[in-house]
Amino acid sequence: MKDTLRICIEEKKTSYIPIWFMRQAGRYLPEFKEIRKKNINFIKLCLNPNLIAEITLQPLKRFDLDAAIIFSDILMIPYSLGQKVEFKKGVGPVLGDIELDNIINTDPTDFIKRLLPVYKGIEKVKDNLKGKSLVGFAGAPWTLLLYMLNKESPKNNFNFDKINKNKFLINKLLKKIEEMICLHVDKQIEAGANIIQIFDSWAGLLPKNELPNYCYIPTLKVVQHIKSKKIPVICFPKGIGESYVDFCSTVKPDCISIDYEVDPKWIKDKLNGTPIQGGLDPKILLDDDKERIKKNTENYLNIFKDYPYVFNLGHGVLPETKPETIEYLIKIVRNKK
Ligand code: 1CP
Repeated sequence: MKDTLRICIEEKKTSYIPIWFMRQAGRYLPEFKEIRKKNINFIKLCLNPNLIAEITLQPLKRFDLDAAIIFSDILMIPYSLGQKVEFKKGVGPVLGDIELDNIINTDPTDFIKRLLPVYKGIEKVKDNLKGKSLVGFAGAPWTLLLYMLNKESPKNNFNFDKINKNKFLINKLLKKIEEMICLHVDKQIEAGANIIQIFDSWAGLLPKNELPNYCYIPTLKVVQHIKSKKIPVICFPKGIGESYVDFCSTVKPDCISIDYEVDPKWIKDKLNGTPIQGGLDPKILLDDDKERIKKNTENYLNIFKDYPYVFNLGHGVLPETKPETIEYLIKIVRNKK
């Protein structure tokens, strides 16, 4: 039987609102923090099949959710291309210098070999899902290119012109990244992922006139590849504002995940029925005022009442979120219909 997330996205059914959260595994859950304390090296943790499976299933044990998202990271792709990737406390990811020839010449077989534990982890999760969806994911080409060239979070330091300077490097790198995203997604699907989300967390940093070059066209290639596997794809080009409409008409994802800056009414009217996911500002969940959480949640539920809508947030669950708040939010969504 098809899971509820796919019924909503593929059949555009509106009678049931599936719910899951970006970043639902990890960060804010005490049972994750417990595991993390004992596993100082984050990359190593992301390469431990038993722990991948355990962490992926943690939110499903606690909450009434419709999907699991595999515990991994978008930076596993640069790592597997041979770039050094470290996660430093209080700083975030720190990447090593790019050795273009090594990266371009990375053999796909070697790339996959380094990621085998991820696929093993997915296989372990697959049999414990009780009919729920398993979301595999990858970073979008632009967001990965940005981390690889910037070598740290653009939150700390970002200059578009600096990134955009070396066109030769960019073209070679983007092509390789696209190919490796497709390969990584294929392997996740083979292992048991039955829906894919593409995170373009930093699409909003692109100047508007560069969106086609760096965001739409490279993402379209990945999306077409995923569609050819008959697996639905959700895209999240965070922060692009009005360009969400151009994004959807060019890339045509099966579902579009909106961030908290997008006006839900406006986008619903613009999209001609493409299923929509998310929107609610994760910062609202830090509020102790339950009525405010309820009001904001119901606003999304009312707007998308007769529209194929997947409940989610406008970005990931923040580390400071109390698990009780997630529980409360799920109840509101479940009691709505
Ligand atoms: O220090 C720690 O404990 C590690 C924190 C952590 C975790 C739990 C990182 C480092 N990554 C993850 C897991 C992760 N990352 C998941 C798995 C499941 C889940 O949390 O539910 C997923 C889906 C991601 C995706 C990811 N990683 C994105 C896209 C989504 C988003 O939030 O925008 C991005 C941008 C990353 C990069 C990354 N990895 C980790 C951090 C701290 C960051 C962000 C750095 C930055 O601000 O630039």
